[in-house]
Amino acid sequence: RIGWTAYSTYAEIESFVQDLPSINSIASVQSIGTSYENRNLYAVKISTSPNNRKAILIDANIHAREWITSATATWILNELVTKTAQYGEVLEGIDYYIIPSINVDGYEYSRTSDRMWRKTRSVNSGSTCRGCDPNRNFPFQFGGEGTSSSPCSDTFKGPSALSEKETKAVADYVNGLLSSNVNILAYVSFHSYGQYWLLPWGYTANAYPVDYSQQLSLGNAAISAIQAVHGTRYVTGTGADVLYGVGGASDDWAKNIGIKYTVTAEMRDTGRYGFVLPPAQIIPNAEETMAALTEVAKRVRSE
Ligand code: 0X9
Ligand code: ZN
Ligand code: ZN
Repeated sequence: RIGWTAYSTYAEIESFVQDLPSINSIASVQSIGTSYENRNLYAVKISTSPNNRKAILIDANIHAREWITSATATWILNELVTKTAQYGEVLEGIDYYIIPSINVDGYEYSRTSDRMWRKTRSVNSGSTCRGCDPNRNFPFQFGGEGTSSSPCSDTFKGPSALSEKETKAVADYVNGLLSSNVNILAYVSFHSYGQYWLLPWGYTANAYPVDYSQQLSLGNAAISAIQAVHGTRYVTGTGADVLYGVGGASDDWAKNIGIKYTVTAEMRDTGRYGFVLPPAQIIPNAEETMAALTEVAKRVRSE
């Protein structure tokens, strides 16, 4: 079992995920593909009703070195499964589809060989540099701002959109849910670090979806809820206004295919430890993220 006092290996995450349905039948595990190095990729559905309901989708660990994101996703899963009665605000009327770690090869490489590894681990033809940035590999604004065509760059977009098995697995899974009429109303992508709640659009500055005022009011509610838990201060705004423009990111891709609320949540901290966040911060980070998720759930429920 994972304890959230240390970061887990992917093998530990995998067995944690596989055990969830036996702990509580509100969890079901779905295989969504395999990674470049043939590890299994998973999504966990959490549902307290047999009816098809409003849904929230979460992805984590798109970037290898952002260990806090998969630790937070698994903590959230554990809470929902072991303390179901405590989380009525989160669970009532809503189904969750949670991908607890997607760039699993990169994550293991970051654990064992290069702590600052960001990308996937695929071989690039004609280069000795490995991997693509999965958050430049989605088919919306592919090759746009903030992307590189050089395989050695940390923001290499890849040879084509969804060239990576991991991004293809996410896109196929989400598209499959939508085409089977799962009503996904929010998509939250877990990243680190910086303490930002990033709204659409993220591909270029000064670009806002027509429903931006609703995105922003949810963003403000989410960061207030985060601050109320341990005093952690987040900043909200569009990904491109607050940070920088990024083409091919999962957040804008999700917004563009019609998911109403989309966010990239850049978790702790603001740079003291950066990606190397001490494990003592896993639980507090996860607690405040749960508070933000509760705000997303409230909003989705009222849609
Ligand atoms: O650059 C990224 O992919 C994200 N930051 S990170 O430090 N985790 O790598 C930010 C992406 C925000 N989304 C868009 N700008 N579309
Ligand atoms: Zn990231
Ligand atoms: Zn706490």
